[in-house]
Amino acid sequence: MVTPTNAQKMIQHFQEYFTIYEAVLPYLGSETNKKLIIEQKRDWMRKLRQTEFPVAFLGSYSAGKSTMINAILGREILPATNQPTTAFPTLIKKGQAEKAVIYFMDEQARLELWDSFVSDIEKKIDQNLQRQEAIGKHFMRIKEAVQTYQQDTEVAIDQQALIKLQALLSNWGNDAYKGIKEVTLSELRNYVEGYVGAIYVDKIEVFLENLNLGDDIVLVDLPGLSVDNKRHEEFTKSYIKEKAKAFVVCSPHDKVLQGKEIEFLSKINQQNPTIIERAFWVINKWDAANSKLEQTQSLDSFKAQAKTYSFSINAERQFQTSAFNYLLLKLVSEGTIDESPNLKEGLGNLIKSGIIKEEKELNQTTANSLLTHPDIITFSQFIDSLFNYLNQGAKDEFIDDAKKELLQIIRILDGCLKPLDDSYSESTNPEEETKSVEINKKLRSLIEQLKQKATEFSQEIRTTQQSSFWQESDTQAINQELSKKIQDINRLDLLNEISTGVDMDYNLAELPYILDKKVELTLLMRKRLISVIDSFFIQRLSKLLTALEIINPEYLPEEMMEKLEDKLCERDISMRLSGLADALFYQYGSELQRIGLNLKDCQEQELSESDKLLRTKARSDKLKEIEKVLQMYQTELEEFIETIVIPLNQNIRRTLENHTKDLEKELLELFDNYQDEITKKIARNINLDGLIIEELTKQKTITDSYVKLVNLKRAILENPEK
Ligand SMILES: Nc1nc2c(ncn2[C@@H]2O[C@H](COP(=O)(O)OP(=O)(O)OP(=O)(O)O)[C@@H](O)[C@H]2O)c(=O)[nH]1
Ligand SMILES: [Mg+2]
Repeated sequence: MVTPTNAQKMIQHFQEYFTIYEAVLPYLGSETNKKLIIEQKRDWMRKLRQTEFPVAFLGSYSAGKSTMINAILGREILPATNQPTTAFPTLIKKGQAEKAVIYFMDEQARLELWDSFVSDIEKKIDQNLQRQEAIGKHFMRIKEAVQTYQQDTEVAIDQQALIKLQALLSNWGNDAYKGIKEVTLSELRNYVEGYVGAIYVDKIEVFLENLNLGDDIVLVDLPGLSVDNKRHEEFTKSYIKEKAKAFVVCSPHDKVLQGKEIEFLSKINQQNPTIIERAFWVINKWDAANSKLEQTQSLDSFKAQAKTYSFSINAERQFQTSAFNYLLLKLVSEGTIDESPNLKEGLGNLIKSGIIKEEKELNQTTANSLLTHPDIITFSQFIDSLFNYLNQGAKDEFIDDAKKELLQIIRILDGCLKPLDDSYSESTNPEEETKSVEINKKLRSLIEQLKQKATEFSQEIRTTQQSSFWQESDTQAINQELSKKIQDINRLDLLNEISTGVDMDYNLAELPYILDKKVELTLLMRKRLISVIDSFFIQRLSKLLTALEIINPEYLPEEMMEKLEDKLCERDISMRLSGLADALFYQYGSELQRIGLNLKDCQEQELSESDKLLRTKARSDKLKEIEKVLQMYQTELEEFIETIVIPLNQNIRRTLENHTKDLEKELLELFDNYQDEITKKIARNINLDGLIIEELTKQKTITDSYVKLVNLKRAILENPEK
């Protein structure tokens, strides 16, 4: 048998593992998945510490679980009837005195149970019935809600949950159903399905003095999963899933491997087939299978069901038995049958099963020899096999499982630590290496940030809508200025300027040139263009400069910064723009000429050859005429502006794009060219003391932990805990 020391050793191994794990945890980075797997195994320390070794008996109601436990114990301890009987999880263990202890649910457990019934009803009537009041009032509200629902929909709903609520409410404050209550073994028969306080019972523990099992073995009679107390259902599930260390699955011969319990087992099987491989499978009530045919059918059905659920069943752990007949004969042979009047009434079953012909045949001696009857001996074989397993194999297997799990997480951690450990052991001067790694890291990050800013800048320019440069309002502003300049022109002066003597003649063809000196349209346009570009582009240039400067000022070489400032000033773009403006106005000269000719044409149309008088018009008339001419001039210029503005934005966009592209390239090159300088600056300014200490600590932790891990693994593998 496995000594507790083995479990303790395994706990120590787990503890050691988790100490190593916690030490290196800060350096494991983003291995979330691995960490999760490792964390989940912590639970093994709790499992290993739990010295009790629960054996769960599982099966549908009336399968004979309680009878089977009684037969194993060789005493009629647990109540067993042909009705649903076992209402609570019942744990049978060794104790100082023979007694049963009833544990009632505490307030919180009751409320949870209450809420679970309420949520059943909520689902049925599709309403929120959350508890806000005392449970009595709550119950009334629920009852009314159910009634209203039924009236409104004319659908009758299943009242089970409501009945359970009422039952739970009925003795809520009754002290008889609170706390812990000790009863004698013979009183146990009162605590079965139908007992008034049943709904408040959490579990029952039965203590027996002379249990023919190891001290820590606990037999657990589980209520089936069809019970309507949710807590008991949860209890059963949790036993199957995590608590039970061995299983006995019990089916009656006529309903093998059927019911909710088996379905639940099949789910467990998918996650952890080992549980199923280690289970014991008993087809009980074999005596009631009356013919060879029925027995064959039962076995066939067992095989078919096992296949359906993909249970891999160990043939040596599968038995067909009659727990009831075995128990009867056992009690008769020991001379204690009179202490179990209920059972005694069932003696007829031995005749029915063909074990004996008449009751009077039966005395202690015959009963004893009948225990080896082929139909009875299977139960002894089952007990032997189970005990053998419990007393020898089961604990080894349990420790083995723990070991496997521990080795698995050792491998995971090994996979994380080994590469690090290898790289550290290669390094000869860790301080220098740390320093150069750190400088390099900083350099790369800095260059990357600088480049990113430059690229973002050019990206932004490239993706700007072209209509957002020169806008309609800019054209309007130019027109207004133009109009104002024309307004400001002194008409008389102008008249004088363009008149020649008394026989004044307009030299209108020259007028646009004269006017242009006053109006200076190209200058107006250039200024406007510069202000457009200034607000859009030049400001962005200086923003970029600031953004670059603040990334990490102490690491940026002055010379590089000067070059940056130079590249990001407005000079280059201004030059490009002035080129753009020149291109815009390259037709301006001929435009002025065209306007001049236009104006002259108009004048000549008005002056007919015969009407010489007009040549000597009154001054006031001449002024009027000048006014008209100016008006015309203005309109012509506005039209001209309109025509050059149309392709203007396209040109601005192209100019800016070209400029930005060149600029981006220059900046990226600049950053690359200055890498050496930057490295020097980083090396001079970086404070590595803290980092080096940190890195050295990390290296030491990793290398030390790795050695510990390797030793732990060796210790586990070299010392089989058997
Ligand atoms: N013929 C025959 N009857 C049995 C055998 N084992 C149990 N019974 C009877 O079957 C009925 C149910 O047995 P229980 O031991 O109460 O079954 P259970 O699985 O504990 O049932 P619940 O507690 O209700 O879940 C009882 O009347 C038993 O006497 C058996 O091997 N042969
Ligand atoms: Mg039972």
